[in-house]
Amino acid sequence: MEQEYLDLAQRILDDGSLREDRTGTGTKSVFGHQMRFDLQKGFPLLTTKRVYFKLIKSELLWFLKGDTNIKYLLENNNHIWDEWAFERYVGSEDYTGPDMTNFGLRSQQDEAFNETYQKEKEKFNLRILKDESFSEKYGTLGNVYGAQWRTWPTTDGNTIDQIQNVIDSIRNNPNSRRHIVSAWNPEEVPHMALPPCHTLFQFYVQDGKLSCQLYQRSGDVFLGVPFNIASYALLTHLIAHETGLEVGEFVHTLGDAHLYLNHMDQIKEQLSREPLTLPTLELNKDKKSIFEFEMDDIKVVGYRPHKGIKAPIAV
Ligand code: UFP
Repeated sequence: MEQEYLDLAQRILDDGSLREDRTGTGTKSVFGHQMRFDLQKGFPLLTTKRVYFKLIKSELLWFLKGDTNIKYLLENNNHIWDEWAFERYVGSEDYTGPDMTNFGLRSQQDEAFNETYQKEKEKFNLRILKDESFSEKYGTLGNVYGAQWRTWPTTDGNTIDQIQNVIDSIRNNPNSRRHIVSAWNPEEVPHMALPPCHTLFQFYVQDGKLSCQLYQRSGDVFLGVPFNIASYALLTHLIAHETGLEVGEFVHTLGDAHLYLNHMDQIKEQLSREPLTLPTLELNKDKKSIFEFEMDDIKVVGYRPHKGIKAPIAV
């Protein structure tokens, strides 16, 4: 199964076009790729490098709660979304510290600046955790996945719970071809710092098994995609748990699938490693609703990967 991912990385190395990109890093990229993961054969958490499942778990539970405040993530030691909240804060009138303009790129290029940046971010995170009114003001990311999934705004001023709706439709009308959750809101996209990468997903029920297909418009194949695979595999398990189905396949369709030019050595190192046995996933059977799931209700068993490979993230 893992081979599906390794083949994508190899395809980009062999056939990818060099492309300028928004972050100024530069990529090699292909357009249009599909991977299939049979979830009956193990949980697709890559073994050719360590992938931190805890981060995937807390992020997905955060989405499912409809939460858009990074406080929950920080409480779980998850820093995936920090920068987006930090960016809003340092651009506001309340911020009076050193200049943080373009901190993403500068922190990678300038070690002295990086130290200042890390200190400021650490202060920011502590305040989010300790100061309620501060976290209400600056911890919220607005219209990110949690909001799109659970409280999609309608023109008449109400909201739509797409996750509850899709659970109901899977239960009541399994053969439907409309089990869709969309995160792409064209009205909001122009105002968003990071328009949704996981744009839309669809479920499919056959022979008592639940499959899921994701359309991801843009994928950082070294850093982002291994997370995205595990996250949607976990989501499929959770929705199957809730609807009383077995798991089927996770089908991962990508638009712009790219390797950043500063990830080339890392991906080559990864491609030189042998895939190992995949772990399995265990969910707490006593919890009936996935909205009640907490961190300890989800466990990956038998995960013995090769060691992690570090790489800079393009912001
Ligand atoms: N990215 C992922 N997966 C994600 C996520 C982001 O690969 O879940 F949120 C990467 C893709 C791209 C960058 O490299 O982040 C987003 O930039 P852009 O909006 O320009 O596509």
